[in-house]
Amino acid sequence: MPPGLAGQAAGSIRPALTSPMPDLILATSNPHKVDELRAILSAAGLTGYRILGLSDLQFLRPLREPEETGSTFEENAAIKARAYASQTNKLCLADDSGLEIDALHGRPGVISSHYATDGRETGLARAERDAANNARVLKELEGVLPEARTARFVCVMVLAEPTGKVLATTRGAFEGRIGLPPAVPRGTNGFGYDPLFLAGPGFEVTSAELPPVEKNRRSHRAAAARLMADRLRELAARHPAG
Ligand code: ITT
Repeated sequence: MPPGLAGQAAGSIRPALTSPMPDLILATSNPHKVDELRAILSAAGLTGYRILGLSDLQFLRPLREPEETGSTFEENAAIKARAYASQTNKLCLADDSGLEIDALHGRPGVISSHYATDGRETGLARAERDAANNARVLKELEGVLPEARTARFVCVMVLAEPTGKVLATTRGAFEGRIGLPPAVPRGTNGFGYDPLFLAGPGFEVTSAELPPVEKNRRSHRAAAARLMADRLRELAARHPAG
């Protein structure tokens, strides 16, 4: 973590007018995601950037949220990274993630958060939306044997500069299988499809049963972020601040 940011709540950070380090904007307003990404990037040895979430910048001027119209995780992450990089005039890192199930030809994929409604926003609370998505997945997998229920959580991260140029794209995956009812849903940690997802390689516990620290270490997001930390370190070495 860059000096000066340790221990501060994400929302309390206010960018100084001058900083010895280049700013890196994380394209999320979710303070938990900002904290998690900061921790992962810092554990990966990335110290050359001052990392800020969107909520740290909103006081400058309201930012326009782009529509995620892509048909791949890569396209959607790039749409977000480019939109926020150009609006903030800073380097920006965005992610897009979801679940791919082989027996469903990669669905729910980019519409993972709203699978029950074919990708349409409904205004439902997250818990209700997650339950409806999970029910649809289990219904569509009825009759599919345990070994054929292979799946993975995928996370794609894209780094863009203010001109709109994409500087780096990384992808992380967390392999597993969708469990068979009534053994799933199971577990109270995490969110989304975690209660259905038997984490590989053992396929014994769901990712909702993994302690959060362990899930964060093994997750698709952590894998993509670690690869991105390598790319950011290379960039910082090539273009030192000041
Ligand atoms: P919103 O679209 O509601 O903002 P989000 O931004 O919080 O969702 P992501 O893009 O990270 O979530 O992931 C999109 C969906 O993919 C998410 O709503 C879940 O259904 C699923 N998903 C992604 N990562 C997951 C994980 O670690 N565990 C369980 N489900 C996950």
